[in-house]
Amino acid sequence: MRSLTHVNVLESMAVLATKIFSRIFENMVRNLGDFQLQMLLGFKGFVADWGPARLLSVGVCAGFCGEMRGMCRSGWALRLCLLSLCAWSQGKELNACQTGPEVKQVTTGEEVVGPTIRTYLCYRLPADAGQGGLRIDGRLDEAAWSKAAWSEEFVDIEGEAKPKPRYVTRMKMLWDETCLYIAAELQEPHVWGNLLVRDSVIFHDNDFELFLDPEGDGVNYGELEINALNTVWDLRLPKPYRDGGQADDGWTLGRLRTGVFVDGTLNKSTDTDTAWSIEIAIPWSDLVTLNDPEQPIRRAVRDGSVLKSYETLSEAESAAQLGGKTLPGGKTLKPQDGTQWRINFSRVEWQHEMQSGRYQRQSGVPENNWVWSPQGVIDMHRPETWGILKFTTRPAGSVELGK
Ligand SMILES: [Ca+2]
Ligand SMILES: [Ca+2]
Ligand SMILES: [Ca+2]
Ligand SMILES: [Ca+2]
Repeated sequence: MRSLTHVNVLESMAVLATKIFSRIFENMVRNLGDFQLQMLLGFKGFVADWGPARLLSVGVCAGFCGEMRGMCRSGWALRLCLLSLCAWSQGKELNACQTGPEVKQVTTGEEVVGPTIRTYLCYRLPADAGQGGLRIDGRLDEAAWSKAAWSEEFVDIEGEAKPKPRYVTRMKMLWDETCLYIAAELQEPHVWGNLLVRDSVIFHDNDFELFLDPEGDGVNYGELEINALNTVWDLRLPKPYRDGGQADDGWTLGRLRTGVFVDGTLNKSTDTDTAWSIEIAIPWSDLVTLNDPEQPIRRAVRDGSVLKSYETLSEAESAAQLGGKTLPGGKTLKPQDGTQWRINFSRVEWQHEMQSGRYQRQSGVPENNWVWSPQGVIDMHRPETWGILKFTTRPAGSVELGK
């Protein structure tokens, strides 16, 4: 039996490996030409279902063969090897985050009632979910998920008076000592994505988004966007854009785990897909940094949609954005029975066109925004109209789900 220390060391090593490989991969992708990028996209889609052993074997073999044939001078064998490691490190199999630092309990958030504001009652992950809990691979086939209720189907961001979305979207949530777990299912006949670098403008692909304000105070909230390639953009907003807020793109959920499963084929337009599904595990310990005024704001510098670097705001500029907003009562965000947070989910869906065999969003055609709790206007950055996430310590399955 592994000791807790042993688990923690392995966990830290896995998280470190993830960060290193992701950084190498992102730098690599930024310098690629269009043809090379397509090759990598194809390869990543091809290996998406492979386990780490198979990926590593292929990577090592490729590196060895490349060495033998002198291919390393072109860098291709090295890239293949690194891509294998990266695909593995992006959370297909990684089970970090099983434990977390001890944190005090705080209940915050005010109940807000309104005719269009939805509520989701989030049950605990059942104790019999197994040692590994949920496997964050995008497949929602664990018994625990079947015990959690689906949300309402998403509606147009402006409200139910607008046309019903073309495709069904819904989500469900669970929680435990360490993480908030989110599952989403997006019906989709054409699953596609192009962006591979974290903190790129992910909604320029079709995406799934979540917005989270633990205190319900409308400031220092987080946003997470994810595409079908399992690329994320995590950012925090000191205040909404309408109030002069500046996005902190450099904000990172360091122990975030995400997984995407494609029920169909990725970036292949000659067939009709069924859906893509997502699993997300957000550790409570990472969310604390939403309220950290010491962490300066870092804005993304991009080439088109793709992240190139970050620029750090001056101390004075950061302080003006973040000043004075720290979580009252201690540095913890782990909920307890009855805690309520504000949360909303959005899906951006583009009309697409094919260019040189590659999916692109159709220029000049606005995107659809389909959301869980309708906003009333085309603006997700209005935390006062988000839904309510209500936590209960009762385990999922303790109450029979309605039809
Ligand atoms: Ca799973
Ligand atoms: Ca807040
Ligand atoms: Ca980020
Ligand atoms: Ca397809």
